Amino acid sequence: MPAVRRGWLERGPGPDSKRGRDEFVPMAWPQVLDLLARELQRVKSEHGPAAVFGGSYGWSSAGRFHHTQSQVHRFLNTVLGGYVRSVNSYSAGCAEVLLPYVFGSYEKVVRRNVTWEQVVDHTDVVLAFGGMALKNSRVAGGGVSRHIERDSMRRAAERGCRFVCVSPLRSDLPQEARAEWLPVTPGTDAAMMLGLAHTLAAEALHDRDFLASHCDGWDGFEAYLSGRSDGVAKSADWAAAICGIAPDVLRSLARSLRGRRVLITVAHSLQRAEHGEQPVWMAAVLSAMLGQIGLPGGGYNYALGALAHYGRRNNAVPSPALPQGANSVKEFIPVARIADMLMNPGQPFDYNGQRLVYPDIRLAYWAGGNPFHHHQDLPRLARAFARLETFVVHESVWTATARHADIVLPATLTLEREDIGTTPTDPLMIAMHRIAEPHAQARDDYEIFCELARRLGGLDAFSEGRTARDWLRHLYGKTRDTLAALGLDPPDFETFWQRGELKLPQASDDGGMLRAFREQPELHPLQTPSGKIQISSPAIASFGYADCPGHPVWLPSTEAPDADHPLRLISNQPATRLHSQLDFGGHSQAHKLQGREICTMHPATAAERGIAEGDVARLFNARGACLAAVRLSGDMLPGVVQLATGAWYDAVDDDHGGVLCVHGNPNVLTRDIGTSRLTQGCTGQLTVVQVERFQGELPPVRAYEPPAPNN
Ligand SMILES: Nc1nc2c(c(=O)[nH]1)N[C@H]1C(S)=C(S)[C@@H](COP(=O)(O)OP(=O)(O)OC[C@H]3O[C@@H](n4cnc5c(=O)[nH]c(N)nc54)[C@H](O)[C@@H]3O)O[C@H]1N2
Ligand SMILES: Nc1nc2c(c(=O)[nH]1)N[C@H]1C(S)=C(S)[C@@H](COP(=O)(O)OP(=O)(O)OC[C@H]3O[C@@H](n4cnc5c(=O)[nH]c(N)nc54)[C@H](O)[C@@H]3O)O[C@H]1N2
Ligand SMILES: [Mo]
Repeated sequence: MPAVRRGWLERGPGPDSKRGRDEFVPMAWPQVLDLLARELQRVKSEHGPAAVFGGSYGWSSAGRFHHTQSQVHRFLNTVLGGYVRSVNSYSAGCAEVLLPYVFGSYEKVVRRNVTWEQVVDHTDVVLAFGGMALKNSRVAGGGVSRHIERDSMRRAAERGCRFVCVSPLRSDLPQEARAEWLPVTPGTDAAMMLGLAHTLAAEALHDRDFLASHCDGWDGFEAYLSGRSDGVAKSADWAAAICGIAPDVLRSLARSLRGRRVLITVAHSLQRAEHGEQPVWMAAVLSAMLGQIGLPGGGYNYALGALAHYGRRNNAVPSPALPQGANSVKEFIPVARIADMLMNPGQPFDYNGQRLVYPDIRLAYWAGGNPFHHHQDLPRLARAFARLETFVVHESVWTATARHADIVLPATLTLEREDIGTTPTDPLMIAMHRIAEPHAQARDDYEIFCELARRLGGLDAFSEGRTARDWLRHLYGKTRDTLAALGLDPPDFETFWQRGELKLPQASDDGGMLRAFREQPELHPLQTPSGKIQISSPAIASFGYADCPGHPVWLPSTEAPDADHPLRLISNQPATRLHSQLDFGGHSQAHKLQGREICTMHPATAAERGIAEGDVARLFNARGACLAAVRLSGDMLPGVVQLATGAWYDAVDDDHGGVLCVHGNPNVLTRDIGTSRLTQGCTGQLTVVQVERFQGELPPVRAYEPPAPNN
């Protein structure tokens, strides 16, 4: 049932370091809704809606109506008049800001570009930075009806397409791709790409016509590449010393690309790191030098394979979405700057050429996300949330985020509701029928918001008089109208609902913006200042950011491995769940050892530390520590430790005066800094650690026990 934190109930709203360790008091729905409505009213009248953070990042529900982010934003807009929002995502916070400078659009590069169909038919070489792991394309927001990645890679490889997996982990491309593996040192891809580019330019293997006709700013970049501007030639030898791939391997790879249909892909992971702009931009420059951008199966594709709805044809009709209403508050933050915002109200920060100021937040409203999963440096995040006056969370389960809240409202699961499932690149629209009745007292987020809206006098604005079923009919009606306007004869809602699915028409596989631009650059210019691909960007240069200058460069991380923390930690997406969701379920649990998340390392790295397969290890750095069970693998780079995200955060005070997550959440170790002043994205993918064998009695994992007592 709904629960209120004891300290908040007894002392009222206010900063409290007991958040996350306090007891909860159960409360009946009518009382808790009255209490929360009064609190929302108080914050609004005392401080205005700009004191409410509703950025509430997270993945939540697959359905389009109950999509929790849409619900919470619509509620705060229509009933409270607005909220401080967040922009961009944890997935691609850096690329979303950067790629518009380079190609004029992020969406069009990601959503409508080279498809898997084109790879099967046309590509000679796929150079995949960060790979395209099948574990990742099992997932798509909104779902997909058919998985095509494995089969596409198999068919392309059988035709003779060569796959090159540039990654610290060999498993980032599947066996079906028959890939060559180049184990790059994490965080150094930009240097490797520069080394390849240098060989191309030095040996005149680059496409100078394409650079002249379709690109802007080559000369400034070339001065850097050759070393004319800074005295350092970015040669294969120079690159090899940084990225760990031998110079002759780099040179022969570069030479082998000429005259082939080459597709360069960059995983999201490369830009979820400090200076993440550089590999994303540099890969685009490398593709431009090969002159392949816009050709079928060739050129540049950002994040192909990272999710199941990438690399596919687009639907010919838009997906239904709940309208968000208008937000009267202008203030926003780049999404991963949440802790900075809470700790530095009124302080200035840089973002995308602007100098902005962190707002003064009193109340945070979270629904459909788990910041104690997704954010970096979780001990710092806990200190940041301690500063709030009130923290409201809707959850289906007792996540660490719910435990840090003051008011916790139990929300239904997807399977306990009716919804419409669809994604803009999958032809099947699904009627998501209810599979089970809501558990205990759980309510739909929509119903909770309706009840609050009624108490705050905004029910009509929020609900427009519709039940959840009415909304589904309404949203379906929009798709139906569009289909009818195309001369098709879609079924009415009842028929759709009964059949369970509807096949939507799809657009042709036309290569999108980049193909049109390649074929007719004058007629279809890019939305960049030059109308062309920006090899250099005068706009970015004009901001004067040392951590992201006006063309791609090599910038080492400001956190290099050292004697205390000699290993690089990769915290990538988990193979056994979506982020932290259903971590308590059988599938995720079956892939733990001694109840801990599993980390992998090279046998040599383990042996140096007296660690054996199956041991529990302690991973630590200056920010914190966690326990994880060890698996050994020769298919990864020595000196690297891999620990996926998603083990529920289970913090205890450790003997060293810091925080220990006994379960294996890597975000107790990661750094909470932005990618750069330009993009301010999340840098969770990489950090540095030391690892030792854990000795002594294993502390129990309590993450799945509801907070005690009184619950
Ligand atoms: N170190 C490191 N950190 C990372 C990353 C990384 O690579 N490394 N990757 C980042 C990335 S790309 C992402 S996208 C984020 C993901 O971060 P999140 O999206 O926050 O992670 P989820 O575990 O999916 O959280 C969704 C939460 O919503 C709840 N939920 C589900 N359905 C409903 C519903 O209908 N209503 C309500 N109220 N709640 C619901 C679930 O119980 C769950 O707790 O993590 C980021 N964090
Ligand atoms: N099963 C599953 N699939 C998912 C998700 C999930 O939670 N579970 N989450 C989804 C979401 S929200 C997103 S945004 C995408 C994320 O997609 P990605 O960010 O691409 O996924 P990751 O698994 O974090 O990283 C991919 C691989 O990059 C490699 N890598 C890490 N650092 C470097 C580096 O510096 N250089 C190179 N060359 N390689 C590096 C790692 O070995 C890692 O396995 O995944 C989606 N797919
Ligand atoms: Mo993501």
